[in-house]
Amino acid sequence: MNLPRIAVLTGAGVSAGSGVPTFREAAVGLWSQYDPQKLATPEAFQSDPKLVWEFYDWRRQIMVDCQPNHAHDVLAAMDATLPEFTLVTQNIDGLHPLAGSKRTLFLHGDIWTIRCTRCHYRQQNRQVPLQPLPPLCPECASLLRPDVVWFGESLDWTILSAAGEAFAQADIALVIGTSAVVYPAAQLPLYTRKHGGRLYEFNTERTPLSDMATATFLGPSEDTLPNWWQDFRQEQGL
Ligand code: BJW
Ligand code: ZN
Repeated sequence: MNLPRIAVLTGAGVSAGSGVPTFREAAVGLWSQYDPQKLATPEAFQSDPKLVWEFYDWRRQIMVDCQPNHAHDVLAAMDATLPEFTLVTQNIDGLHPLAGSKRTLFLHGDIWTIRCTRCHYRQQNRQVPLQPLPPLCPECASLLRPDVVWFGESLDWTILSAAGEAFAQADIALVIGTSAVVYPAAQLPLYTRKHGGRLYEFNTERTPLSDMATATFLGPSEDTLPNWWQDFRQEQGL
């Protein structure tokens, strides 16, 4: 059976149904006076590492007990079913691997990995709350930082080019729960369009990609994606 090649791009909205605040809504409550776009920068970390760490520690405390939702589960099922499938995520919350997704490219890193700003030290760390803040490297005493990609920092080239290739070769691109305003992630689905593939978007609202999409399914992706997957399986005789 010749199944279509599928590439998926996910953003924070796919985890909203799991209780993880989206990036643009991350600064609420005590953090409402801050702009997350300004905190997620190397400049903010350089000028106030404790403040930036407090922001990440607070988000880790929210994320630590969150569980995958139906959209994560469907993506893990696609991974297990389709021979040619790539999941590209901008999310740092770790919910895709927790749901069982295997072929995943992490564009913006992982909030549960901490690395040294000076040496090669790196560790998996799920301690919440994290103490002390800011944490220091046990090997060289320099500042540790979350292993995420901030604005103005380069994405890992190997990961980005594998993602680009997956979207360029895909027959179908699924874009789920992203505002599609952060580059270079936002341009990936356009490679599928350029090569004649279909683009389906799943979001609670329209985005800059909507006009280029074959169809936009408006609504929570934890509802709309399982419906799409059911129809797809029926069409393909799966
Ligand atoms: C639901 C839902 C439900 C809700 N179901 N949906 C080209 C043009 C212009 C600018 C640039 C460019 N190239 C590079 C730039 C600069 C910059 C950039 O893009 N800036 C723009 C803001 C203009 N990019 C970079 O700096 C990147 N680096 C780079 O390109 O290096 C080379 C370079 C450097 C400098 C200049 C030029 C080139 C790095 C980007 C790194 C982004 N990192 C972050 C932080 C990670 C750590 C953390 O989380 O703290 O990644 S920023 C943030 O945005 C985070 C996210 O992964 C990313 C995307 O956000 P996402 O996932 O889309 O979330 P939201 O909140 O925006 O949207 C949620 C969506 O869900 C909404 O649409 C809702 O409607 C929807 N939703 N509930 C379905 N239930
Ligand atoms: Zn170190």
